[in-house]
Amino acid sequence: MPQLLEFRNFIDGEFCQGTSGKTFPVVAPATGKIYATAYEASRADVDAAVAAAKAALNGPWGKLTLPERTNLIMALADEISRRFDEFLEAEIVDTGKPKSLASHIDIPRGAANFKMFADTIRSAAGELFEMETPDGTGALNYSVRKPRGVIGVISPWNLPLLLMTWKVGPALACGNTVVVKPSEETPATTTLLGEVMNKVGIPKGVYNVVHGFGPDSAGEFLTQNPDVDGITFTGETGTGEAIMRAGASGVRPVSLELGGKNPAIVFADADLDKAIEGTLRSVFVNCGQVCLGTERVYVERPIFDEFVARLKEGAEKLKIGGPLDEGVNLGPLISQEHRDKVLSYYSKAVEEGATVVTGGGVPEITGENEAGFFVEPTIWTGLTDDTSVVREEIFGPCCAVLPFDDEDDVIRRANDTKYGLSAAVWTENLSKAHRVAGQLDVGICWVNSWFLRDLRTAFGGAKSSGVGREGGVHSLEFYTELKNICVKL
Ligand code: NAD
Ligand code: 6OD
Repeated sequence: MPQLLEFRNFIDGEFCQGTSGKTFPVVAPATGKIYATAYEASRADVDAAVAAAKAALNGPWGKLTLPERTNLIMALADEISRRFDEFLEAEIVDTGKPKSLASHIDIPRGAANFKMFADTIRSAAGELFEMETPDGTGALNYSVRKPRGVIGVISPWNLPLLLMTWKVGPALACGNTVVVKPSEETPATTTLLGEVMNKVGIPKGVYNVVHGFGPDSAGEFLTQNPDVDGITFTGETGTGEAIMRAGASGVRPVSLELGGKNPAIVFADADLDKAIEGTLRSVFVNCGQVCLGTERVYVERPIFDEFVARLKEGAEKLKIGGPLDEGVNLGPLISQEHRDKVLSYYSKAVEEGATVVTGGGVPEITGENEAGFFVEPTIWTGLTDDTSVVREEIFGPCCAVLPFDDEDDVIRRANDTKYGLSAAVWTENLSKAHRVAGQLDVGICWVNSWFLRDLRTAFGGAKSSGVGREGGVHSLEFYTELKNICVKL
């Protein structure tokens, strides 16, 4: 049996086993086999990481000038790019996602997140208000941005490096220090980033990593530590609620990027080739494990049958397999547990009256990936809006396709959910595109596209899909504290 890799905690610039005496197995989703062991952090370890982060704020890190700090952050990005293949290998073993996907999205974005936020903070402007006073001398008000302090970063497993650096990038660029708790399913790239921090000379204590789970483990220990000045979280809405409650103690701000049940609306005047290609991506990429992914597809009745037939054709062309297999574009789900959840919805769909257009089961895979957590890409029709499959987030490679006849009615149906993360609208009619996009209750709406990301734009969810916006200057709202200085002249 090959030797297992080990993922240690990274505290105050040192990799360490920690003090809990506990480890947990890390499974490769494509093979279903344990490939690594992670050292679970105890409360004392988490507290030590927070103490190191707090000390670093007042140490060399806090004394760097903005150019010195942002140069270091640029160097981080360059070092990730230099070690691209190591990050790629770590991410694809940990997640099982196809190499083609991780090499185009996850790893380049891991580096870009540092570059972009270094650029943002370099050019961030303050505000100045001249004020009149009764004595005629006047006053000047100007704003100064200060780092918020120690930021607790809690990240999910679906895009581990991308979503973690999406938070660590702006946090460090703004001068904060961080303690990161990666998902227990995917600790690899967050750990590897510790090596990069040391290599480029980020002072010790600025970036810390603690491994473990949520409740009664590293995640909860982190949110409960009163020296954590703000918590940024990406994950499920239910977990977000728990984290918001933890943040209430000490009145600490939270930034929450949560779940979704995202609609696509395809009008009869859409460019069908583009709508099919975009919907195939938005439903199936990363095996449907993208928070922005489409799970409800509303199609205008005149093109409904053709759309369903072409979507089915596209889904059936997807090649399922391990991350390194030639031509593969559909990997496994993240875990056995998540597969059980997704398959439970495959059963529920049938119980709720769905017609299974394609998929609905587990594919037969042979060879080294035969015990991987694969499911078939699945499309349903015939479901009504009140079914659990149409209402609840599944987070798998599946969608319900539903016909519609009326613009106002489809907007109402698209908005009839507790979530409000993203939507996609497909139409060649410009007025209709603006009109519909403007009425959807979501944080991000794409027109004739999906997951087209400009990192300067506001990113986040409406309703139960999140609190706050990150991205570009919007990240400064969370990662800095704005102070007004009023000078009487
Ligand atoms: P999750 O909520 O189960 O876990 C996310 C992280 O929170 C993990 O690191 C976990 O260990 C930790 N955690 C769990 N309970 C905790 C607690 N009580 N206190 C502190 N930490 C705790 O989410 P997941 O299964 O890893 O990710 C999938 C979910 O994330 C989906 O719902 C998806 O929609 C959502 N997501 C949202 C976005 C977004 O930007 N809105 C992006 C990616 C994923
Ligand atoms: O692109 C991003 O910045 C981002 N936060 C993507 C989130 C994807 C969710 O799974």
